[in-house]
Order: sequence, then C-alpha cells, then structure tokens
Amino acid sequence: MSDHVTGRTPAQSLPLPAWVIVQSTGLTVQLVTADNLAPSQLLRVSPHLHPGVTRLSRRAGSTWIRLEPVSRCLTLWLYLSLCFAFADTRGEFLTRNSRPNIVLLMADDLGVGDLGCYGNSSISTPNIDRLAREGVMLTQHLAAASMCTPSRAAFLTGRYPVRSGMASPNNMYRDITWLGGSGGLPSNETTFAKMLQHRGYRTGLIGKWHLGMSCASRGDHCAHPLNHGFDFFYGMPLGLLGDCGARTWPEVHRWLRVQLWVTSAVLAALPFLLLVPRLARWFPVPWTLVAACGFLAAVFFLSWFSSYGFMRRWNCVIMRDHDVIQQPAEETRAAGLMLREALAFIDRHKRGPFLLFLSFLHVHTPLITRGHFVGHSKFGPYGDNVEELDWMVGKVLAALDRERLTNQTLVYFTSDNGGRLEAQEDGARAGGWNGVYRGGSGTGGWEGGVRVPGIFRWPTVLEAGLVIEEPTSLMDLLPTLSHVGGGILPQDRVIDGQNLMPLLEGRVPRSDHEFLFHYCGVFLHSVRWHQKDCNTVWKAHYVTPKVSREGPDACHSSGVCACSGHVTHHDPPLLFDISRDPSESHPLSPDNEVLFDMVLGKMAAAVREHRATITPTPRQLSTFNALWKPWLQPCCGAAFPLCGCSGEDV
Ligand SMILES: [Ca+2]
Repeated sequence: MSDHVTGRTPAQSLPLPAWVIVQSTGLTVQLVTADNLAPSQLLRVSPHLHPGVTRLSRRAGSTWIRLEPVSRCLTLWLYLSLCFAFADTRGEFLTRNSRPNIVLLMADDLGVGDLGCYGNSSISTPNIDRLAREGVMLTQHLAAASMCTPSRAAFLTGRYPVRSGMASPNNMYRDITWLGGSGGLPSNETTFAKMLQHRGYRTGLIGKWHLGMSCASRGDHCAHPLNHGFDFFYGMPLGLLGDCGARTWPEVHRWLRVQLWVTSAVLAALPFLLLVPRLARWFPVPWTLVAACGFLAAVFFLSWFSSYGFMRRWNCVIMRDHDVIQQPAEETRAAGLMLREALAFIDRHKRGPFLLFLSFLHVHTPLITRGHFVGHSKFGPYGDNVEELDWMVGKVLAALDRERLTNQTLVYFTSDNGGRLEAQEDGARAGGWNGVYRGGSGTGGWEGGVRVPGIFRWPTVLEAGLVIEEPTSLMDLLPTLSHVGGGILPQDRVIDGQNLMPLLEGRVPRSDHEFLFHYCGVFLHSVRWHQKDCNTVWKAHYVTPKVSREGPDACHSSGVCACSGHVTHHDPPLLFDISRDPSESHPLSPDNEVLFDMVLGKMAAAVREHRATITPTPRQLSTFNALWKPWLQPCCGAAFPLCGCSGEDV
C-alpha cells in the first residue's frame, strides 16, 4: 500500500528522524523538523533522543528541546554527525525526507521553443536555464488543454478538465471571459493547495488565476483562490488580456465585436441614406422606416458599448485576498507588483514549509515590458518580454539563495499552454515559438498547443542536469506534491495525474502514463499511447481544426482554432509515431506501418475505457455561465458601473 493511501508522511515511515539542528544555546537545542512534527511525535520518531530530554516545546514554528547535562555529549555527537552527513557548503543540513518548500512558476502562453535550455538561441534565459542545469528537465511535458482556464483547472486538480466541468462545449467560451461571469472551479474540487494547506503549509497564489470568482452574488467568491486552498492571494483574477492594455488591440470576442460595431455603423448610416431620396422626392420613404433604422442602430451601439465599452475596467483588476485594490489595473506596473509580493511572501514564510504558486502575467499579450528590457533580445518585443520573465525567475531564485532555502525548496517551472501563433501587436507576430511542434495555443490536439516546458529542481534530492523524454503531464503536480508534502489523495474521484517522484529521482525509467487524452473543449481530438514494451509514442488524431491559408496550423481569421464545427473529422484517424516524427508531418497508413490497425484498435479501446470514467458534471463554461452578469461584477470605489480605485500601496 502506498504512502498516499495510508496517509503516512515519508518522514514517519523511516527509521531515522528528519530534522535539522539550527542552533544550540547552552542546554537548549532548536530542532527544525521538516515535517512540523509535534514534540510527542518527535519522541516517537526519534526514540534515541528520549533519554536525555527533559522538556520539549514548540516556539515560532520549531521544536525546542532541553537536555540533561549528560546529553551534552549526545548533542555534540548528533551535531557533528549531521555536519558530515548532510552539510553543504553553506552549512544547511537536510535529509532526503524533509518536506520541502514548494515554488511553482507558471508562465502564460510561453512556447516550449522559447527557452535556451530547450534549444532557443535568439532569446537569453540564463535563470530558467540555470534551473534546468541544476534540476531535471522534461522534454515531453504536456498541458491537459491548450488554453488557460481548462489547463489551469487540470493543473490544480490533477484531473482532465471535463471531469470538473471546466471544459467548454462552445468555441467562444473556452476560457472564462468575464470576471462577472458565473462559472468557475467548483468548490468540491480538491486542489494541491488545499491538500498542502491541510498539512500545515502556508499557501499563496500570486499573479493570474483565471478560474472564476463568484456564483450567485458579488461577494460569495465561490471560486476565489482563497476558497481553493490558498491562504493568500495577490493578483489579477482573470489575467492580463489584450483588453487590459490602454493602447492595445482588444482580445475578448474580437470578431464578434467587429461585427457588432460594423452592424451598428451600417444601421446608423441608413437613416441618413434614406433621408436623401425622401428630401429629394425621388421616391417615398416612410418616416417610420427612418426611425426604425435609427432605433436599431441605437440598440446595437448600446449592446456593443454595454458589453465591451467597460471591458478594461471590469476585467482587468488587481485583488489582495478578497478585496479589489486597483480597478482598472495599471498594466505597466502589474508584473512588478506581483514580483514584489512574491518576494515578500517568501520572506514572511521562510521558516516554512510554504507553497508559493507564482503565476506570471508574462508572456501573454499585451506584451508589456519595462524600460531596461525593451530592445534587450534579438527576437523583438516578444523576446524582450521572455527575457523580463527570465529576470523575474532569477529574482525568485536569488531570494531562495539569500534565505538559504535553495536546498530545501522544490522549484517547478512550466507554461499553461503553448505559444499562441495568432497573437499580433502592431501588425507583427507577438506569440511564442513552439519549436518543431505543429499548432499552438487553441489547437486541442496538435503537439504545439500542449507541449510545454517542465523543469523540477530540488538539489538535495534530484540529480542535476537530468533530461527525461517520457510523457508527463501538468496534472502530475497534484499527486507529486501530495507525495512530497505528505498529503492524502482524494479517494472518491478519478485522479489522472501520476506521482512523478520515482521518475524524477531516476528510480524508474518509465512514466506511468500509458495513454494521454488531448481534449479541445469537451471534444476529444487526439490520443497518445506510450507503448509499454518499447519506446514508441503513437498519436492518433480523430479531429483536427481547419486552419488559415496564411499561416501553418494557425487560425488567423477567427483568432483561435475551433474545437467543433470548423474542423475535420478523420476516419481512419490520422496516426503519427511522434517518437520518430515529433512534428506530426508524416501520417502513417496500413501501407507504410504494419502495426497501423493494431495501434488504432488499442487506442479505440483505451478511449472507450476512458470515456466510461467520465461522469456528468455541471458545465462551468456553458454559454449562460459565460455571460457577463452585473450582479457578480467585482467593483471598488465609485458606484457600479463606474467602478474604480487605485488604492492601497500600489
Ligand atoms: Ca495561457
């Protein structure tokens, strides 16, 4: 039976105590137990300490013991033993079984090909490269969806988004669109933050959330980060969108807005055009027709303006815990504020254990890069933005170094989905590079939408410089963090992620993922099969989006590729061997692949088995939930709808 099932922490299951002597004054010794053991538990785990111990107590998060004089020698012996056994050059003392601090760094829309450690030579990312050099780099790390909301829901819960209702049946609402919408991550989902919070971790989310806010009334905050296991939240509950830039091209419902605007303009012009023949007495035009056109023009204009005229004010806000503190957010300062709060969080909780999920606003458009980094890269504004992201990662790593937390902190770096091929600013491409992989953000099945960077660093546990090519998923974080943090996995639901520690530590050569399912909204587009008895990774596409002529595997006309409707259904499915053909450019057939029928048969059986595990659940991204609702709109300062404040310390 695994530790997860029994609920035992790794420290309790070992014969040796997991603790560190950090100071010894007179007869008093401070022991920092990595797993926050209570004094009575410490005695149980470390019975050989018992003879000389006269008093144990808890102060400031540490266990203090007072020893009999006869135990001084024992204290000295233990101290020296630990020095030789576990000391590094900075004098930190750790055991393999310490519960680490956890720092999760997630970029937004960063392409897997944008980093030096993944082969990029035009953008400089020394700090992220350092993480890869000092840790383990995953080259087949996969998001569960190619867009923000479903991918992040799966990341936090370890489950495919269809299981939590965080997948959309509608092409228009694949992400949460309005902060005043009613859909969001359901309260009954278990996030890794909730799990670690129950195990004594101090948990903080700083940056982008994008998983909903309220359900029935403005203040209920049913889907707020503080309702999902985070003790602290500072950030943008929706994220940085194109609409948040004062001078950038709007992003949400871009083409619907264009249609509404054009229709309004045409209807507004009609009354004037009709007046001409009437006044010139060319032919009779009834006044009622002129008035009806004017009325319709006003209705269209008002619907356009009421929907999108306040977009920046309503969607782009900064919150501290439950309070809106800046509305609209000053987009040029937002990223700097997030970094400041992240460093302050580390400083506040450095005695640990803590979980910091730093969910960067970078490198989603609008590409807002501050002075020093403008023109910094060889790859234009996008490259500059990536280099600023890397600099911020460096600041976090430096804080861990400064506080001597590096060796006892598990750091993870990833992106929520692949680079967006359709992103444009000032007529130029503004999205990331997905390396050799087809497609990008929004394409549900193609590799470029879901293959993302994945780096783990934990110096005392993981081998530096290891590269693993096995299929792994962002959903693996929940069981992995549960393992290292001593949490207990929920037993009442399907968890799709796998504990990565055996693979990361090199104890097993293969990932536990045999099949991975790639959804686009609620629609299954492709399946990956890592054949058990060999290294071949097959991928079958049942559905692919119809793409634009002007760009490879992108959907420039609609801004994002469709999951249904404007798609191609493949029967037989498009089959690729991505272990030999990672760019999915040479589809196999019975003529050139003898295993063709066997592979597709095996995958079809896996799909049937997988679908049998999906139970109906309320769709959080339904059209009704996606609609903006004035009574749910977070608002500060002036009365609704003229919300606004720039308060606090920002
Ligand atoms: Ca994203």
